[in-house]
Amino acid sequence: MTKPLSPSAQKVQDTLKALGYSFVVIESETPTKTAEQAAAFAGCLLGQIVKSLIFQGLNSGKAILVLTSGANRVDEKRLSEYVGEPIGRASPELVRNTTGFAIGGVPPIGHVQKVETYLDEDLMQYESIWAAAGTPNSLFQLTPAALQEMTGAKVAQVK
Ligand code: 5CA
Repeated sequence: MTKPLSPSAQKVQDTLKALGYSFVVIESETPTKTAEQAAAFAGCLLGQIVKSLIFQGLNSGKAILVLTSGANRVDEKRLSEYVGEPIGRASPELVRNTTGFAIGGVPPIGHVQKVETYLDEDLMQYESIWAAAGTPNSLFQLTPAALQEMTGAKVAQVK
């Protein structure tokens, strides 16, 4: 028997299913809060981890989701050119209010609000990638094409 998922991870699993995907959420005994921990658990390259990062437009106040490779740092200046206004990091409160999840477990889907989303072009080179599934110890494996499709993200150079 497999252990039931925690409620936030189950929410992500349900969202995947509702969207028609068969990707499976798994929970780890050890934390996958950071991209490094997630890669160690998944047994993949750091670059194959999807970081779901929330930024904020500094003029509009709107939230922006950036799905970036675990190996990369987002270039805020470049991102602000795509967004059309200066941007900054979201506060933990904005992350929670926008996504419904806490930092360290923010998944790419299943958010309470629809958010403008950018997908790091570097993720597209991999056959498979891993994203957080709602908790600081859950992940699911998927393909870059599915990630783009399920989020409606614009593929962009964000690093
Ligand atoms: N589960 C892992 C691997 S998928 C994960 O969620 N990694 S993450 O990179 O997507 O989420 C952690 C990120 O949250 C950090 O990279 C950092 O950019 C952001 N973060 C951490 N602390 C804060 C904070 N106090 N305020 C805003 N953002 C934060």
